[in-house]
Amino acid sequence: MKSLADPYFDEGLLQALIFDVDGTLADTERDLHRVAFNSAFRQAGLDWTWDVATYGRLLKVAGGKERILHYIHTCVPQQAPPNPEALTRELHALKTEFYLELLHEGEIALRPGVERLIREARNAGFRLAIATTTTYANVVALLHATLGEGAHKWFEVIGAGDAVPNKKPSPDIYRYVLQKLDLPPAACFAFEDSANGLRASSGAGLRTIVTPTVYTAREDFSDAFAILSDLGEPDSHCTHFGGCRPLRGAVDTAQLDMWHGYVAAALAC
Ligand code: XBP
Ligand code: MG
Repeated sequence: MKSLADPYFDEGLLQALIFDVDGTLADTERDLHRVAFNSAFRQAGLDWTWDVATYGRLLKVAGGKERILHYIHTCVPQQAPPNPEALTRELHALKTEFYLELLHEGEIALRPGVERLIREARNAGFRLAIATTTTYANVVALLHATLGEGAHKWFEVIGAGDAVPNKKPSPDIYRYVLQKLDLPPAACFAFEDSANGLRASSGAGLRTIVTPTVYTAREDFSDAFAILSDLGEPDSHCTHFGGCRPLRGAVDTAQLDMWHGYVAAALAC
């Protein structure tokens, strides 16, 4: 857990919220990404099928291309082609097409509290950003499918996929977003669902609110600012698992300002 004396805390104003995408905004992994990977393998004539348990293990590798390459080298080395990187790029492009189709067809919903907080934050004048391992196209499609056409423009910076050389748990994508926002980490909160994501956001000096999914529930979140079941709704409170506890059972802009001010006040002593 972050200590108040952490060098990244300072008394500036809270200015920006930085959201991870998969698992944080929406639970996209099991029924969308995993299904899209399997559709791509089938279309390519490969007898690979990632069931829920296998995919849960493979999720430890962030990045779809990196995950496929990891699978080839560790699970089906006997089927590795002469140029596995080329096959990986081809399969991932196919997978992304299937994923976008699933998003357009499906009824994907944002996790509890996400839409409420995003709309509140916009109305309160907070700057919004995205820091994700998935592709930019997937982010735009998910935001359109859930928040409406053009919703991606609500986010001043969308740090996605190959924008940086090293995927999470490297802090590169969060450092990229902070640099584009021209803000210090202490002026922001990050929102994540996985240990990989938390290591990335914490590594960039960001206080991070973690809302685990079924896939990440048992992971190590000891560096989180708060660990919650979700961001909560006024009439459906989140469950507190660790770190700071939201006073009204939901993470809203007033709570974030209070946490930020409390930290600043505590540091002022
Ligand atoms: C989670 C990831 C992504 C997705 C698959 O992203 O690791 O790789 O599993 O998407 P996030 P791609 O950082 O938003 O949690 O196949 O486009 O990589
Ligand atoms: Mg995630």
